[in-house]
Amino acid sequence: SAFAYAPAPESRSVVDIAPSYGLFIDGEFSDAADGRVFKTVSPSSEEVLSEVAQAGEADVDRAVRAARKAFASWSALPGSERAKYLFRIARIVQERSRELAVLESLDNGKPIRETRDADLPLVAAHFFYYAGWADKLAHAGFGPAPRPLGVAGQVIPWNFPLLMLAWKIAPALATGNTVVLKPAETTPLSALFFADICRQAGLPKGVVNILPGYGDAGAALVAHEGVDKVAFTGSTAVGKQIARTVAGGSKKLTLELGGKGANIVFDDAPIDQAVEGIVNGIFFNQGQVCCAGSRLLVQESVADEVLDALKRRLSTLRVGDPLDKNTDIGAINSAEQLARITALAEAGEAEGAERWSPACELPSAGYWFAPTLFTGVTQAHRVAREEIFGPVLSVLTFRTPAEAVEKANNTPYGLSAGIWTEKGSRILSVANQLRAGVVWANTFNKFDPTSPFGGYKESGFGREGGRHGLEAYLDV
Ligand code: TXE
Repeated sequence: SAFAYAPAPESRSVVDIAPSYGLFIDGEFSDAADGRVFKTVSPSSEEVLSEVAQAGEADVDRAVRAARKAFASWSALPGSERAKYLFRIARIVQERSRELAVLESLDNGKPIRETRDADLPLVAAHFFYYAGWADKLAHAGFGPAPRPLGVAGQVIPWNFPLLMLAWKIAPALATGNTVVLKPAETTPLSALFFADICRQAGLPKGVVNILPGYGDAGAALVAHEGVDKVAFTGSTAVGKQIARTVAGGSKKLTLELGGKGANIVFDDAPIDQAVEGIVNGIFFNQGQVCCAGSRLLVQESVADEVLDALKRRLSTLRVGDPLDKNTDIGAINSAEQLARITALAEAGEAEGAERWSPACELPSAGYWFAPTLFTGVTQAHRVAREEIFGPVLSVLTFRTPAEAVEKANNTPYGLSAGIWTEKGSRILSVANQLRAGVVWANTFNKFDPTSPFGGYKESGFGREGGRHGLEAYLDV
């Protein structure tokens, strides 16, 4: 028809990637003190995208000092002035979102449709939202004069590199803190691009410092005595290690860790809509999502119907080039992550669960994993208990709402859950019994800067987003 539209793959020429990048400290890009560098590769092709300076302890120290120095004048600015910078950053993110989306898809492996339609709009939305709070802190319910904490040391993962940066940096700056942020070692590029945006926005030197590097740099940042607040998103193991480092000192801490979310489908649910929600819940971002709906709990009476529909739907998913606008499932972020997913999937088979994937051809270079279902799963199976962080769904069944609640809560994690039912009363009664920081009803993976997000139990503590997200950066 006249309206037929066949989008071409987004071109990587949309964004200039320099052959090398420095650390961003005190408003300038520089080499690491010891001259170390590391390479960042595209997980969909294994092509080296750039060589990046690798922060060490001396660089952490220099960045924290720069942030400390900048804190005096930044925190003394009227909130309305800080807001102007945040609004400016938000607008530049919007203006440069095409470049950023391509860069993020290249460095992370996620489909451009998701980077363009989910990650980037949410990044801008977070800066707009927290810009709005900067001059209203006295009215946020924390008393008349809440004070910023000082220097925030922030360590983020690779699954939503720029969005996790926005979740961390926007509330910190709005409340008058300064920042040293370490992006993940496999996805440093969008954070460095963001450093350039800070310069473009005229943000005073030292207010934001970006230190690409490995876990050792993250550990040095967490331990640094000049850091007043630590915010971490990543694995539960590293989160616990950070909690031990911080214990006994005066630093404030928020942790956003792993999850094993349950998507609960009752027999009165609209099945087609639920199937879309299940697919979105576990295959969005290749399942590398802390709040993924990685367990499907389906009521026994509709289990066959739901599984048949789900398998049909999975057979239509397109796996491939992240820059192709038709791609549903991109590459796994790293060889290490692919190895973790592979090992857990093999454990699922070895323990007797039944494995199924649609026929699909995976590219030969890069890190790929076909969408996978496990049926015949019991609560004892590792695929039902451990976070896989990949495109793997474990299916369990239940008979009564009480059994659904028991199974959903039977995990050390408590980050997310989904409920699918036509009954409003059931949504409320089940949601109130779930130990999860977010419960979606008849939808999944919906995010909004106005909503607090965070975990129960081993999924961490503290909330990011919404008014609650301010609290983590204020002395009240
Ligand atoms: O996480 P790490 P990894 C889960 C998911 C995944 C597993 C391992 O299950 O399979 O964790 O992923 C920095 N002190 N999640 O190994 O190591 C590191 O450099 C301070 C869930 O990638 O926790 C990176 O910047 N920092 C999660 C960040 O921590 C340290 C998202 C995360 O890496 C450090 C990611 C240390 N000792 C993984 N060691 C979520 N909640 O969304 C490493 N880092």
